[in-house]
This record gives sequence, structure tokens and C-alpha cells, in this order.
Amino acid sequence: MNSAASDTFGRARFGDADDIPQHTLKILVAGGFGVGKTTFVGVVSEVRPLRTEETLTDASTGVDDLDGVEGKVTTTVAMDFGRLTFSGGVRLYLFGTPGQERFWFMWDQIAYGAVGAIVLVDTRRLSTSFASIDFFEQREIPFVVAANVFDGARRYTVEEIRGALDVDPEVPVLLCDVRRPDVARGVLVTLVEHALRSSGPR
Ligand SMILES: Nc1nc2c(ncn2[C@@H]2O[C@H](COP(=O)(O)OP(=O)(O)OP(=O)(O)O)[C@@H](O)[C@H]2O)c(=O)[nH]1
Ligand SMILES: [Mg+2]
Repeated sequence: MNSAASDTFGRARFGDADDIPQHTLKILVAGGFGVGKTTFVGVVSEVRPLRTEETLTDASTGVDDLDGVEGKVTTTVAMDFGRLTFSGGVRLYLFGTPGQERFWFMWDQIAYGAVGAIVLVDTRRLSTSFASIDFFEQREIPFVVAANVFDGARRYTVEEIRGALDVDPEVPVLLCDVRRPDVARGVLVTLVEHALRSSGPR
């Protein structure tokens, strides 16, 4: 690995010789409504992320739980897309799923060919991410759980979160702040390592 060919976050710089990826992996960023999926994809992407945000309307009143994210004015209606290349030659294509229940019918298409997923959870509204966890468990797609710690939210330990979600012991559970590129990137590294372990000989 040529460290001079990457930026502070280890992302390959455009135009460098090792910018050409040897491995491309499709990764999903999932989780319930308003947990930070779009923020996550945007913060790690080396290209301007594709977004499909629409303004939250009165139709969402009483349907979407805005507790804790009262400042939220838009929601993803199709998907987010971003890209991240590691200087070792691995390129990740990131697909953020829509969080609102009425768009869940798209998950199977978005998930097609994915090697792994990040399930973001908001510890104030854990249940909003249960459907994502069930989805990946049923399809045997390796996933990690990343608790996005919102400002002012009560702090829980990883073990408390693991217990509340009742995920298998081999599923990595970690705390994160998706607004921080280095932290979000660390979650992706954990997922790729976990996905490789899960797909290798048992
Ligand atoms: N305080 C705080 N706010 C955050 C954090 N992450 C995201 N936000 C805010 O929380 C809201 C939700 O973020 P989004 O990234 O749109 O969430 P999403 O999961 O893509 O939402 P949907 O697509 O509607 O399901 C936005 O108002 C963000 O600015 C965080 O870590 N801390
Ligand atoms: Mg979104």
C-alpha cells in the first residue's frame, strides 16, 4: 500500500495509480426512519452522493416517529448512493435504503448482490430498526449494528444494545457518530472484515 497515494482517511486520491480498484463490493446502509443513513453515505463518499430526498409532508404526521429528530425536514424516497475506495484496491459502492415503512417494498431490489450491510440504530427508537435486522437475518446477509449516538441521547453500552436487539453473538455491535468521517469509515472496515469472515470457510 502506498500511503502517499491516499488522503488522511486512507481513501485513494483521484488520479493515483492505485485508484483502479481490484475488488468492488456492494454495501447497504440500512436502519429505521431518521437514524442517519443519508448522513452516513454522504460523509464517507468520495464522490458527490446521489440523494433522493423529498420534503416531509403532513402525510407523515402520526405515521413517522419524529421524536428526537424534530429538525428533520426531508426523507429518502428511493435510495442514497456513494462510493469509497480504500488505497489497498477495495472499492465500496454504498447504497442507503429508504427508512419510511411505505418504501420498504424497494429493499429487495436495492439489496440485490450486496455482500454486507450496516444497520444503523437510534437508541431512543430501537424498534425502528428491527425490520432491517430481520431482513438481513432472513437473507443471511452479514451485517453489523452501529448505534448512532445522537446529542443528548442517553448513553448505553454495546452490551446493553446487543441485549436489547437480541442479535447473534458473532454480529459486531458498535457505537458511532455518523457525522464523523473517520468513525463512519471505521464502521465500514468492521463490516468488510465481518463479511469476509462470514463468507470464508467455517
Ligand atoms: N445530533 C445528531 N444528529 C444527527 C446525527 N446523524 C444524523 N443527524 C440528523 O438526524 C436527522 C436524520 O438524518 P438522515 O441522515 O436524514 O437520516 P436517514 O436515516 O437517512 O432518514 P430517512 O431516509 O428519512 O429514513 C437529520 O436531521 C440529521 O442532520 C447524529 O449523529 N447526531
Ligand atoms: Mg435517508
